[in-house]
Amino acid sequence: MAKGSSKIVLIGNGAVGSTFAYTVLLKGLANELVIIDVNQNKAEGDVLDLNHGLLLASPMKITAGCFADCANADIIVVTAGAAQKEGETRLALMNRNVKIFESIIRQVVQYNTDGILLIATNPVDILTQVALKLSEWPKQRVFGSGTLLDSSRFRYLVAEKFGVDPRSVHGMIIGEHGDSEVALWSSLYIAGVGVNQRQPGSPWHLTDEQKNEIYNETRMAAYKIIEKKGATYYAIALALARICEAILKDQKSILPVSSYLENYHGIDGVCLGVPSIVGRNGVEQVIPMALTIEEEQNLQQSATTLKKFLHEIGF
Ligand code: 6V0
Repeated sequence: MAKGSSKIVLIGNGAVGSTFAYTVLLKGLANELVIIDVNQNKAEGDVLDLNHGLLLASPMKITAGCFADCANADIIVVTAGAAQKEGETRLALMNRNVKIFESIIRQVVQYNTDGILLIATNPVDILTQVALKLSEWPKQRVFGSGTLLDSSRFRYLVAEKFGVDPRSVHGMIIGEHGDSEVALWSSLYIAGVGVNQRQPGSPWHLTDEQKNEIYNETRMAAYKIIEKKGATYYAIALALARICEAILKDQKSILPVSSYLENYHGIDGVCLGVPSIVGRNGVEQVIPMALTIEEEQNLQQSATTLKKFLHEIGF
């Protein structure tokens, strides 16, 4: 890729993928966007539709392509796969999506050797690890959207409770994107003060009941949205665009993306969402945290659960 230019290849143009493509256009994130999907007609239709808005957005080249177009891509975003069905856990999706990944990743690496693979397909932590193993790329360049979306949901819900801007709430969800994710109450800060340090009765205090409500609503958000409209796509598209922005602009942003952890709070050999510096080289550093014993145990439990599933599918 020529200096100063940027190319994103999107693999999977369903609800998430096409919303991500629209977000890339609105934000003018890249010079070039290539859309690949087994449903070639849908990809071509969306490309026409998006191109018809170019005059009204930022100039960029948008095409429907094939795997050979992965050559010179800075980022290959994978949202391809079977979507979560109503009532289906993310982990139940695993076997269906592993098969799709075996085909996709092998084709990507045939044409690209130095790009970044950004995975969104669920179960995202497991499929990130599958992609890492299949690609044989360095772990810095293969990572998943992790708990960025969950953290955004969490911060929104806390912000709603206090009537403030979610950007003024500092906190994170870590671990698995899904059922065993961990809310870090000990490092939830508003206006420089930890919410846990606020006195009961203070307007900035959260009771255990309120915390449980927020945690459960965060964790169950996808199920609720899927029940109502069949899929979730706006917020995840924004999360993917945010990660791409951090990479392409080398922002060194700290985002809870999912990457392969080694010697991290007692965790080894599994991909999980934890705060990481994201820049031009991908996940440039994974940052250790100040966790309570309970938070650390919950994170380790998340890792154990995922490892069990990985073992079952031979990864
Ligand atoms: P969708 O609307 O069914 O889109 C999937 C797309 O993948 C379809 O257009 C398929 O044609 C395409 N596809 C399937 N196989 C291939 C292949 N081999 N090559 C190319 N394209 C292929 O699903 P949706 O867009 O709603 O969701 C996509 C994935 O994102 C699912 O696994 C979701 O569970 C997951 N999500 C992940 C989130 C996260 O936080 N990481 C959030 C929301 C959804």
